[in-house]
Amino acid sequence: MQKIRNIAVIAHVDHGKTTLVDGLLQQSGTFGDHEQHDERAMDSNDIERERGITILSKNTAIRYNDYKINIIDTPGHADFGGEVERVLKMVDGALILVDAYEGVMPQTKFVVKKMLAMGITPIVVINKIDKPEAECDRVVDEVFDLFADMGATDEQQDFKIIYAAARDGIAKEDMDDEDGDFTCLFNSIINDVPEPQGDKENSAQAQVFTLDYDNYVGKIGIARIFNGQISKGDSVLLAKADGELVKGKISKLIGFLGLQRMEIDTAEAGDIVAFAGLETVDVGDTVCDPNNPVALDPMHVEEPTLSVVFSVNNSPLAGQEGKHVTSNKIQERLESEMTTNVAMRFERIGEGKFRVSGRGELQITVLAENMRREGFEFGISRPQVIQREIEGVKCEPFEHLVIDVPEDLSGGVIERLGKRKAEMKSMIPMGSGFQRIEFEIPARSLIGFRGQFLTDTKGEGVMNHSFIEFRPFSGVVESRQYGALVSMENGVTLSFSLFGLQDRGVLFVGPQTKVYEGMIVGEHARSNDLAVNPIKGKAQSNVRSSGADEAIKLVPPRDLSLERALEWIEEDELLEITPLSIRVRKVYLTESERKRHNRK
Ligand SMILES: Nc1nc2c(ncn2[C@@H]2O[C@H](COP(=O)(O)OP(=O)(O)OP(=O)(O)O)[C@@H](O)[C@H]2O)c(=O)[nH]1
Ligand SMILES: [Mg+2]
Repeated sequence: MQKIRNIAVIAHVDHGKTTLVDGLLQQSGTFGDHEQHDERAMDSNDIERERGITILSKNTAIRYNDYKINIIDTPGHADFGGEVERVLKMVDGALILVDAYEGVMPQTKFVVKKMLAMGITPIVVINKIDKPEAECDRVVDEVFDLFADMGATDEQQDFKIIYAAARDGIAKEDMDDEDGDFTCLFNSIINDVPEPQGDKENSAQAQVFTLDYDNYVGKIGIARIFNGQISKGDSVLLAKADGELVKGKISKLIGFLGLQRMEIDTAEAGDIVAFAGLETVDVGDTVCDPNNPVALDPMHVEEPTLSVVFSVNNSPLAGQEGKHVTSNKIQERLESEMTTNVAMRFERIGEGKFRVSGRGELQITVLAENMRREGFEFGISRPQVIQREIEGVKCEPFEHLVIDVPEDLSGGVIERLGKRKAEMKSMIPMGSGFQRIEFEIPARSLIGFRGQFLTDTKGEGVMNHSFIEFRPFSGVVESRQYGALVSMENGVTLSFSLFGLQDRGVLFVGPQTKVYEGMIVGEHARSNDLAVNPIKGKAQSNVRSSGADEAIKLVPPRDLSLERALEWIEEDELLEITPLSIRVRKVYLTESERKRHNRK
């Protein structure tokens, strides 16, 4: 039997998981000598590369001595936390990375809790030890405390620690040792992580943990084989979560090595492979032997906590910039998203309106960003948290929030969070004049908070949060403080009028931008909305002042990214998203409509 080790790489966002996997690929010799590859090679899709974050967990395999090590790189951002839980079921060990300065962060807690509950062998990697501000001792203490708090067994408490600078390919077992390469890490993976259980002589059982799609072969399941063997051409039964058994045939079996995928004929217990041929495959399904079909325990898929409404674009500028604009096209696209993305859901809630739910704003903006790149045009409403009734009590999601703020600004931030129903849990000095403050807060209060937080901390604050649980509804929370500057005209903006509007607030548009009545052109410095005219030119006069309009100096408009815009809008507002523009607008475009609606 093949000697196999299966590991996942888990951590808080940006602590260096994907970079560490680069090093494992490189130093195991899995990349050929002359093979060219990019940094963070596993972050293969466009948005992952642009944003420098992992969105989908992905697996690879390396050979080290005579072992095959299957590695699953996971996303660290809290919105994609659901992936981590599923991935952990596939592995026997986990590399837990912790940044040597940042230490234990919300998502570290989340992944460690899941890992301990599943009884997986941990290897703790204190990463980025090259950082000048690194404090390895403190961070190791934090990890011990975390394990203790989470109820780790004595065995789990006795974890291996490796110190690393993943980016430089450096690792060592003791901070006092000379810098070495990843040899100690490879050895720990082989010696400390148990070999996979299961027997290739048993009836086949493989559980699917992620899905892929290929235009030629259709839906692809990626699965760990827990027992028996699976070969190309095998007739199998697919055991679904609801107990149904679906007949099928493995039309293609795919193995992993480095960044390559290759067709293989057979694979056996312990390994991780991909297969095609079973069109109804879903995450959590078990591929079984038709003569002895025994399903594995179903997988827990995290329920969505946040939803937005996608709608057909009905703004006056609709249809000018996008290729796909109809309700049918949007529905088709959402349907196809849901076939591979188990963490999201959608439902039609009216003519041209779809409620899309997921784990957070980032997950939803990634979908929206992909759609606009594919040529879609649509509207998105303000995100809403999903409420749930638990034992007759209205409940809402709560988050664990950690902020790092300059000491002299912390008072203001704490006060603001208080108004948003946050409960402070701890406050510790971080050195270099920063404080780390932890809170528990309704997820609802975090919508729209980030922009305010960055303003309040002059851009220096860092915030991180991750889902805790559903708790009883906490009542009304403070929302956006400022009103909107709303255009009262259709046309093209002119510097002259924008100049006049600058001291009313912060503008979102520059000159020569198409606007319409009801479109929001900026944030008002006061709490009420203000109708403004951004297209007014200078009154005609006989004396021509040549180039006067161009000579006006305007403050650059606030650049509204999709996320910032989504956070900013209130319930009576919408985002209009096209391949070329992100506009903010009122749901009701004319002032009289808005008034009429307000009265209702
Ligand atoms: N100084 C320093 N920076 C590092 C080290 N390892 C990774 N980084 C940097 O940290 C950043 C994040 O690295 P990634 O590998 O993308 O982190 P990740 O954990 O995969 O991030 P997510 O997948 O988004 O959660 C990148 O800019 C890396 O270059 C290190 O050892 N030292
Ligand atoms: Mg990553």
